[in-house]
Amino acid sequence: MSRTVKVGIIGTGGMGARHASNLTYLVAAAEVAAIMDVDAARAEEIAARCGGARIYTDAEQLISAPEVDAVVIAAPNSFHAELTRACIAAGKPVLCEKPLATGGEEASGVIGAEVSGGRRLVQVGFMRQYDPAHVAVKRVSDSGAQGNALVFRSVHINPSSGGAPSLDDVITGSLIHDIHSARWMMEDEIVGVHTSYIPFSPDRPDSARYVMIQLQFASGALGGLECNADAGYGYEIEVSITGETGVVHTSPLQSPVVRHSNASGQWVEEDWLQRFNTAYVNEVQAWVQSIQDGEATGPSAWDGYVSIVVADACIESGLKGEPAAVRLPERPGIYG
Ligand code: ISE
Repeated sequence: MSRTVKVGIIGTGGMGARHASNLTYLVAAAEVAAIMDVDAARAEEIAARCGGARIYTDAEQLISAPEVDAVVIAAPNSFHAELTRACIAAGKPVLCEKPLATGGEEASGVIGAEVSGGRRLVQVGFMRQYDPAHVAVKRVSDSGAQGNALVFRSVHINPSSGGAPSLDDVITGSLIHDIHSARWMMEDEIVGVHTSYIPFSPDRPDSARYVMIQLQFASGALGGLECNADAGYGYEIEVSITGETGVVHTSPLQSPVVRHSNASGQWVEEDWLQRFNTAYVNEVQAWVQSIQDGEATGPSAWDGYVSIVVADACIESGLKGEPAAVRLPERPGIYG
């Protein structure tokens, strides 16, 4: 497909609006042809920013619309699996924001639909795979310059939780990115997890202010994931891979160091839209290129499924206070 890819976007919250802007202004081979949101006024606002995309109030109608070649799903999480399956049924490439589904069984249904169709159509929105800092860390580790990879670490700092999120919310909403990064950067499967966490208050034992997860990989390597759900000062993501002879890690902050009036400091990003601004552009550029090439690339529905199975094991471990094993079925052939 060499012509312009006409994209329909479902959901115009923060992520949907960002994808609409990137696809309109920063991806030459794409245009936003359709916008759907239950809030018609918001849909109109975003459509106007995209140069007059057609408005839909029904997601299924957008998916089946003849003017839509491919779909971005940025709707609430509970709709992700159902809408992704509708795109598969329509034979249309789809970029679905994480998580792919609200649970392992629902995600498995997406896998089944895609395998039955015989080809990959789904990319999942694990945008850190397109973050230059993450890619650089993986490149150094993959080079073998520090020997075999022994330990993966990820620290995920959220500025505010907007309440007292549950352990489930923090793991499936936030740490699921770090779970995918662990699998992608180590090129290894997670076989065991052990979760500990600090609740916001004794009367909310299921809430999670700070989460720490130990990972065991199939190769014997180890991992450590941390999430501060309510840091209060800004947004930071740091990953590192320790090898036999060294360690490679991202800088916690991407902003320049400013020295002035005998002081030195750096701007701490406010949220993921700021920190991963470049990653989101790279993600949709790669997605559109894969559509033009006719071959889905990037994080697959299988990656989306496995991240949810691992997340469920992490939640079980945290609530039971004991390690949990991760059990996966055989990976279908279409996922390589
Ligand atoms: C949010 O939904 C995201 O996906 C961000 O990437 C993540 O850092 C944040 O913790 C989530 O709440």
